[in-house]
Amino acid sequence: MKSMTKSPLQVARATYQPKLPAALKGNVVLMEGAATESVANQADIKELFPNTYGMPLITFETGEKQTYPAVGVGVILSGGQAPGGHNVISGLYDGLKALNPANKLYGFLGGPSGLVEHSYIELTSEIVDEYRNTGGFDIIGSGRTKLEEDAQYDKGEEICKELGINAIVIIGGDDSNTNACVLAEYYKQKNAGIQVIGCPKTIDGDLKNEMIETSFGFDTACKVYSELIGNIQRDANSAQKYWHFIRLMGRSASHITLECALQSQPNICLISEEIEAKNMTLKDVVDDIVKVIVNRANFGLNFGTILIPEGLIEFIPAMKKLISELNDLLAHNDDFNALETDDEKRQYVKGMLNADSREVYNSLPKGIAKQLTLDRDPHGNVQVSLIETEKLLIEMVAKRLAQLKAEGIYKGKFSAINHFFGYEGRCAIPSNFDADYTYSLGYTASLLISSGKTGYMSSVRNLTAHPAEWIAGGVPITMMMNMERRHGKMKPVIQKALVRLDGAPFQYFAKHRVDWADEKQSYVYPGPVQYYGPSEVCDLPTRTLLLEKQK
Ligand code: FBP
Repeated sequence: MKSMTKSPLQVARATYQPKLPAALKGNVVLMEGAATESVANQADIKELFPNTYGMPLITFETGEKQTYPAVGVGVILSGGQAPGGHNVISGLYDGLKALNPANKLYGFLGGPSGLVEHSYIELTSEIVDEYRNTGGFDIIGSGRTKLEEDAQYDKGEEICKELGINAIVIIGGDDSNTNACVLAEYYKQKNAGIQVIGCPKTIDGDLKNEMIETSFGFDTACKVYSELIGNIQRDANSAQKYWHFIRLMGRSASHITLECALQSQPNICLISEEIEAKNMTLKDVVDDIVKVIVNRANFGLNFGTILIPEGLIEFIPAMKKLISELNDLLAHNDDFNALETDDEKRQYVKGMLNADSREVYNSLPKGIAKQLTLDRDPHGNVQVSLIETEKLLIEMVAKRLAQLKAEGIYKGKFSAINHFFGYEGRCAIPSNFDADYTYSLGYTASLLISSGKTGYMSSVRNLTAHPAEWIAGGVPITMMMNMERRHGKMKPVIQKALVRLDGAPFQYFAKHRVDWADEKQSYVYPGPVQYYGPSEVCDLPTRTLLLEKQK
């Protein structure tokens, strides 16, 4: 294998030894806890998962030496990149080799499609060593193919039989882990002899619950974005002439935006979950922003920062209704697709919408209205992440400020710059926290496999303590499930965690945001992720996690 040219930091990171929970370091025994129930819809989930429902929680503790028969394992990276994916694989590899040197690890290429299309490589120490503590998913690549049909599962079984694979590890978000659970049930029910284990991945931070304290990648991605926001704030404070509108990735949930606000203390931060709970209109959101801008201008502060979650637009009730109407109206609509000019399309849409939605549609700047009708995914749904909400808000705020200026109420100067941070953080070199956490998750997965478990998610808890005190084990995936409507049908899915308005992170933010809005010196400049130096600088988990654990 051709080795890559490396930066000095990459060379140093290659030798970093991730910290493991003390219980995983020597001989390990599996301890079973109480039987579990799903978070909701227990009877439905039990019926759909008769073989994997109700299994006990598992922890690994120090114990007697055990011998484990050799196993073959296949690993899949699923969905969007998140810092630490490579360390899940290196932890899994090291764990498997420590348990039995004859164990083999295969990587399915390009995401779940690799399993179905029989595209794989054997992961050797030469390959794994090249990727230790690095960002990205490029060791085997990732993809968004959904595993949801029996024919796909059967193709997967074929290649597992051919390669002697007894277990598959799926590293993914809530949807991928839901699929992992269905796959585990399917193989168990037909006695295929293939276990399935999940690992909680996503920068979005929305795969978390009582037993999964955070998904990996959230820590590093938020630290990278917070560094960038801090740099922008220092620039804003120096030049004192721009308002920066910064949209942050995170799909539906606002966890990333909230965490970045806690780290950098911007003047304004929108939280989608709050906007929905207060039933706010787009105009209300704009008015709130304008209030802060006018107030700061009264003190001569014609600059500031505002954080906007990627999914905002879907949480504004009237916009949600408009988007849903547009989805129904435009999905596979040949009449609409046959229209040639933007104007014809606009008129067509206006003619078809109901009165309320038409009014909202008419109030949108032309560019945004066009994005709502043009950018659709293969299912015919509008791709909300492609809607440039930050530009929409700038345009609407500027318009309102111009009115207030004409009325003599606003005397400031408004000049705005837009930013979108997402891809900048997804493949960053994992922070020490993510490097340690992911390695431990992978190592734990090897123990779950060697203990014959299936339908479990690898779980490492007590994450605000030193890694030596982390608790490693497994959580039945069925425990995280409930029934939700998807594409018109009720489906069993892992419950997505949105920002809780009664949770400590939001409460802290709500208590301080008024000060952050008005004060000149409220900004915090977090600086870049630190890999070497004092532990209180290098090993800190997110503020979200610390507040949730009340540290
Ligand atoms: P996952 O849910 O798969 O972890 O992906 C997260 C994410 O980064 C979202 O924040 C973002 O909306 C989306 O992926 C972007 O998708 P793509 O990688 O297809 O551009």
